[in-house]
Amino acid sequence: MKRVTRPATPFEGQRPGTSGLRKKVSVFQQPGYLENFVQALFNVLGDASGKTLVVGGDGRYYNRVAIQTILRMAAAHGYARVLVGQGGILSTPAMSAVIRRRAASGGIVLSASHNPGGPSGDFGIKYNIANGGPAPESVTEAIYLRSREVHEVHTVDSPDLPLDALGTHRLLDTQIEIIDPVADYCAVQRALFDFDAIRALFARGFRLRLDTMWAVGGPYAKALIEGELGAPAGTVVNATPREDFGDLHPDPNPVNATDLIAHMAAADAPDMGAATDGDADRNMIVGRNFAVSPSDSLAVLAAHATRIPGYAAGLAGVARSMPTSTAVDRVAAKLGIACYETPTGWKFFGNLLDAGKVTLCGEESYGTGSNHIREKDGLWAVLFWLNLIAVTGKSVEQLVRALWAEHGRCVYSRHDYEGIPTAQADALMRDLRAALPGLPGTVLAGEPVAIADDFAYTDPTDGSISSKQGVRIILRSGSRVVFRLSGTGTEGATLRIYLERHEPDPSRHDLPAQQALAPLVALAEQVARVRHFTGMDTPSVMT
Ligand code: G16
Repeated sequence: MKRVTRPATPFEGQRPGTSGLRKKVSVFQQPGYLENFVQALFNVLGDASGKTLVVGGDGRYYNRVAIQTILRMAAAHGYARVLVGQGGILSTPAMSAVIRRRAASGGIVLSASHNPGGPSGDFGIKYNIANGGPAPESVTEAIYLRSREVHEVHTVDSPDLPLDALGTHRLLDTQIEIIDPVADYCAVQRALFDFDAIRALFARGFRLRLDTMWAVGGPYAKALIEGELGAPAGTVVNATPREDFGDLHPDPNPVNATDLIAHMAAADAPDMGAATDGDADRNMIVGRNFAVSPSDSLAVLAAHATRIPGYAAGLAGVARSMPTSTAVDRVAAKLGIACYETPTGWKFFGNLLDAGKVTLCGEESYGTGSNHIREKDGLWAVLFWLNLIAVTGKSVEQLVRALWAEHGRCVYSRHDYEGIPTAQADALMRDLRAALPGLPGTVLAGEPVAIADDFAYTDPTDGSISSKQGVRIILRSGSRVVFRLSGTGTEGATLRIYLERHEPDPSRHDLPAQQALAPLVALAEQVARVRHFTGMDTPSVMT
């Protein structure tokens, strides 16, 4: 086994997006593509001596190949130890837990999250820092800049390591430990929730259907829900991770988790349904024939957090991404705690959590989490809801309806226009931005525009500024439309239009969301000429 240095040629376009570098598998399979990015990362991180790195992924196609490449390069760069999840598996929240519990200097996550997998699907790589959370923009931008000037790659000439059995190996002076991918994660959850109460709930016959979508959440959910918490076998479905996620789209929303939605609409539906995504950081919660919007889920968790042992002392504050509905703001105001509004991307919550300013955070994109780790956490959200149901005796639907009764309903929807030509998407945003100064005071959807701007965020802990984070048109009543381009897609551009309207009148809480939001859809068309620029009459996905 020997250290080798190979000449390399930089690749264009290795700029991480909302959550790491995501591309088609075929792009990652180009000779030298992954090595180039990892070399840029190690160049940015600098001296690795004495440090521990964690490596793992969601098990999708190319996961194993990528891990072997990274292990060789980590050894060549002199890491003291590398911890690898058995079989190359670590869910994103488990990665965060392992980094924190084992005081690692960081970790490399191989995942394209909710994006489809398989040879014609997507792959991704993301670096998490020592707090367990996604690297901030300062780091991801530095990696991108270095990726453009990588002219040599340092690695080791060695055979593949066996990843499937626990054990310890050596590559040069680096100790490679294959660790149990589930243990650290479970220990973190045990310290937060009342497992006895949840066990008693299942013992009373409570029925859960948890769909882990043939993805990495399966082993974690089996161990906790069916193992420790005693739910009957078969509670966790689609639980064996597959490299192609069964050729399905592992994104837990009503459009992609159709099987779960159908089960929850049946006459003999379970009491609660839930789904997690490709890397198990997202979640969807469903009651009987009642899908919970992610924004409402965050608000319910915040409202009842003190009923959960891990949060009994109360919440320091809460945070949501800008496009997420204001339901949690209303709960925070009632609780007398701060509510922060950040750009889209979990990385923006890290500083707030580290500074102790917030305890819970969440996003409209089916992500919720807390200060227990520094990633969103799908199974954590399921456990939180189970614990709440166990101690309140209320159903999923009752908990959400109580939120609406107290604070009004934030009717919410996201319309996605996928795979549009990038130039067209950029033109739409450019025209929209140009129109903003003329909008305040004009009447749209029957109301004067109060604010029309491009969201910018100043991090309250380090003063860093992130601009152009989404165009907002906010009406006098607070109803709003937000436009931004996704940073996680791999084909063309995806336009996201987020629609929110507050409905205080309980007699109107059951109006279908799309009907209640129709005036805002018309507003979006009027100001942004969506049909013209996208060439589409309707969104590809509405959640
Ligand atoms: C990632 C980020 C989230 C973000 C979501 C959607 O989630 O971690 O913070 O909300 O993408 O981002 P965009 O609207 O730019 O596509 P995940 O689960 O894909 O890692």
